[in-house]
Amino acid sequence: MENREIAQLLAETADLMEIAGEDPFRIRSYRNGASAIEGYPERIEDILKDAARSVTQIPGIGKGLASALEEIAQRGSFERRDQMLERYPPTALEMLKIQGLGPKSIRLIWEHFRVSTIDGLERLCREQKLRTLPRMGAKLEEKVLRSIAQYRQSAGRFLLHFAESVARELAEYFGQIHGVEKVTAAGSFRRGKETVGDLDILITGPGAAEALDRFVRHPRVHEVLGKGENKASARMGLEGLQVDVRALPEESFGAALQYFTGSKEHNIGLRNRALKMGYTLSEYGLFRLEDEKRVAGKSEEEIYTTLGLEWIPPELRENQGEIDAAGQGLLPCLIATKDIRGDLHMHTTESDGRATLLEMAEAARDLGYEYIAITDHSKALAMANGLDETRAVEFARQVRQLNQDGLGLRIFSGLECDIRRDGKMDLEEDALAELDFVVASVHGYMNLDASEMTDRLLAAIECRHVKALGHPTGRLLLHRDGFHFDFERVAKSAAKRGVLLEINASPERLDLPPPLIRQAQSCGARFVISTDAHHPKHLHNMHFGVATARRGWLRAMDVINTLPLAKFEEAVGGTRDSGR
Ligand code: DGT
Ligand code: CA
Ligand code: CA
Ligand code: ZN
Repeated sequence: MENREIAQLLAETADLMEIAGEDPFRIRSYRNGASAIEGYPERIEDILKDAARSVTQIPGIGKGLASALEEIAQRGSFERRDQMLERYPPTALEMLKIQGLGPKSIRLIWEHFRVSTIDGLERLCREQKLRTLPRMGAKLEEKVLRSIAQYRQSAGRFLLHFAESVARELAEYFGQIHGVEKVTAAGSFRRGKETVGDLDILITGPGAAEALDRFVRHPRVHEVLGKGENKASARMGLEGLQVDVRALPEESFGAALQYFTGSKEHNIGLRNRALKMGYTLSEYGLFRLEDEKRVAGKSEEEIYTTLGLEWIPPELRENQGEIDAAGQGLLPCLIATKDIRGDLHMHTTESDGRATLLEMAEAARDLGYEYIAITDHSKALAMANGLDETRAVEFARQVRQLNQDGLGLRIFSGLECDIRRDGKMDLEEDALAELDFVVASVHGYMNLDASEMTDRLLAAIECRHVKALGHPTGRLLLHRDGFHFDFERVAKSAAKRGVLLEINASPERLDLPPPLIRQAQSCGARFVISTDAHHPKHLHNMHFGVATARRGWLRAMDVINTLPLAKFEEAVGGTRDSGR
């Protein structure tokens, strides 16, 4: 079992314990264990097998958890989890994903109605029975119904970064098979879409058929959906992500890659263009209509070129004007991850981050960055131990001090300042004036009506110390839509005031969404791509933000943190002297 899966077993047991109302201390120990295991660089299974070592050496794993881990390795579950599953069926966990329902409510619903499924919950709301329970009412029923509808829409999709971890695992697995040449992930994954429905993997080489056989015998494949000569489909892991693997001949690899990368809409557009030019395009190649001769197929470039087009980067293949642009040689030169020179949104143990200022700075330096901004939370986020004015100014002093220690990158003092309900900044202007890079973000009162939310964001942009608007729509992928506001007005105002729009690279946000990025760019807005890291490993999420920016047609010049340090300072202006 992979660490990720072990972590999931622990986390879901913690959730069930919470529904059962058990001791918060024990619940927390499972949660801590889950996150320790998920982030652990070595496989837990390997450590368990090694008699000379003990998992209790991993921070966050005590004796109790260690014996649970032993059990998991032996039989895929552990006693505590089995007990919990006897009391509450696993469908109760699904209910936790419905907004507005916490563990206590779920327990109450189970105790009163013996309902533990989403369908059952929906019925309770429709029959107006939920409101008969203490502290629940008609408003909650409405909210739950809305949330169920949204949950259904997103169910069965997976975050891009999860798909990436599976794609990597499989690339390594197939790469070890003799005679396998190319292993390439296509589909929405290759297009960098924020969520994927399934993973499409293409394999070439004399070992490709063997790879299909091995795929369906992969230790984490739980359900084989189909296996033929050229294709196998299966669900992997506890999460049940579907993976389609195809074995392809080398001479049509480009055509297949093009076809299976999609999107469907892009492919339709491209096929129509081919027909008008006297060709037919399929997953086997580009053929002349008159004599069925294959004229292209080995590479994608060959296909696009023969159709009179520049090669179109996968992120643009959504039939949103990219085919015409490619025909006129007008595709933007898209930003790439290597263009990024700094990361301007991250947290430390000063608020809710899990690493110290120094650890974060060193990790960023090791990534080769020229500069970063440390942006811990402000006091409105009391749960995150947000900073008040005094702490913010004092911490800024520590940050600037660090610049004198010769770390090899420039550290800007910053803050992720909460935007209050009325649009005012959470901290006084005097304190904000002491900081180099203030990101303003909404974290509460997200259900305001559109005009109120628009005014709130416009007011935030008016604050002269604000450099960027953090995760501007507030969406959480597969979980919560962005809030309602007049995006165009906000984007225009940000452009005018020189406030950057953040593209938050955190895999569960990827906020701004690509269509809004494109809209804002046409309004003249500029952008910053930031990881919002709460741990050094999150700094590696930058490429998800870059993929999102590419899907929004951005070039390096649209994104401020592609600038070299001196130019960056000039561009954001008014940064305080570092004391160097
Ligand atoms: P997903 O998996 O829902 O995130 O989205 P995709 O784009 O990966 O879709 P998927 O896995 O169904 O198919 C992969 C690509 O294969 C798709 O983008 C285009 C191509 N494709 C699959 N089925 C069809 C089809 O029936 N018609 C056309 N034109 N293309 C198809
Ligand atoms: Ca797919
Ligand atoms: Ca597929
Ligand atoms: Zn935030």
